[in-house]
Amino acid sequence: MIWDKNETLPEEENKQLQLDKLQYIVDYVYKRVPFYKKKLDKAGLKPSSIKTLNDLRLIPFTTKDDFRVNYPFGLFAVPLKQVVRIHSSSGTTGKPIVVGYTQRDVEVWKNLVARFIVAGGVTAEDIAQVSFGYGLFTGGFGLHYGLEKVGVTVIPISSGNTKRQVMLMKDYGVTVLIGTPSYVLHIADVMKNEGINPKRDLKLRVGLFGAEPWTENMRKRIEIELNIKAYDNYGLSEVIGPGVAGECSAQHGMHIFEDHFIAEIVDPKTGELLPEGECGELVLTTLTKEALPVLRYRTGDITRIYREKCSCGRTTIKMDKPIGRTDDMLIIRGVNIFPSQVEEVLCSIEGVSPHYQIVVDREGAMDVMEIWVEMTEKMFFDEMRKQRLLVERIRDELRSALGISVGVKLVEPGTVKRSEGKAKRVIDKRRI
Ligand code: DLL
Repeated sequence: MIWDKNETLPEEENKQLQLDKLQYIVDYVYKRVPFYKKKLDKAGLKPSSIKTLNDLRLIPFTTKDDFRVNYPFGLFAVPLKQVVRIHSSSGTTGKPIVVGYTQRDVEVWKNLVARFIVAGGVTAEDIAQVSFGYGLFTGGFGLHYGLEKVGVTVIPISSGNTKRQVMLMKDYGVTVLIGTPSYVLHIADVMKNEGINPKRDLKLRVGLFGAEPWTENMRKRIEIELNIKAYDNYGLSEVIGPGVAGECSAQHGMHIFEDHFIAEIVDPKTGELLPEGECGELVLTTLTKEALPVLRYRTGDITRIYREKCSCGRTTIKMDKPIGRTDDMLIIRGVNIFPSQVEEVLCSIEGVSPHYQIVVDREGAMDVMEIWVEMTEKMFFDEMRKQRLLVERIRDELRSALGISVGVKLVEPGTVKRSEGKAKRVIDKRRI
């Protein structure tokens, strides 16, 4: 099912719609947000300077730092009286990012989340368990309201208390599971320990996962373990939360909801605009937000955007699964590495558990990287020779995928810390 006819607009019609909305929103922020007035004035721009979609590139970027400097409400375009909801995302350093929604923003948000919910084949017949945290994080409430909009029966269990998650899933006949892929893996492990076989004991059929990078091979693992179809969706607090883009039945790229967001890809180092199809940093402009519109926001996420005819009938531009964030990229002996590259290799080797930790350290002047891979229960009781062969195989495959040699250590089952939200894949001892 397609939730909104704007998802199927012909390209030209979509572009005209985007231009009309862009002109409106630039004028809107110019008049309402001193930060943007100053920024545009400094760049010698007036709202009337935006005559075509290409003129978007004249506008300077907005960054995470701009949120920090204007903490907490300095970027809001409406008085707090009109704000009905606040969310916030805790960065790793400094003050958290604070975001606000008007009544209309909340309505738009529900409908955007509804788009990817129905794109994954979920209907009012379904029962969904929301295992995202509820609270300042946008995941729990974002999905919750979207699911209700579609008419799905929602179980707002939030994250944590994993045995209970498994019990409810079984007892209530849950058909749709929602959470971060790393937490879902943990749920799958607990299920196994509880002697539950998803195929035999559960009604689960769809997973809507997101909020962190996960690879194609990880998807395959999760789909097999839980006997479901797993769909990816993408978003970030600064832009709206979940509901920026989501996968359809084709499971081949996420449709970006272009009538609400303009996506661009830029070179993360120079900020130079890259052509469609090239990999770089995603930059997003909101076209319809009232409380907190953003112009050309540097997301930090590395991906590709492209147009292709999709079997689902949607015409919107697509984005690949992000491979990671610019700030999560590791530079090891001069080579750029994203944790997702390690995951892709580990999840492709049969019998290797998907629980891993990347440990980076410095020995003398040299950066060293070690991958801790959890043994599966079966492997744990294997003879030493078999374990050694496996380590060698993982090391070889990592070397050919990453271009440098890294250490591999097998660790006991349960050693790698389980996440209930976003997984922390890297321990960088160079920064400690
Ligand atoms: O994670 C919003 C969200 C909630 C999206 C639930 C999807 C589902 P933040 O906490 O502000 O918001 O974190 C945003 O998470 O810039 C990406 O780096 C990462 N991220 C989100 N979705 C994906 C995804 C929410 N599908 C940051 N794949 C973003 C890879 C993702 N990374």
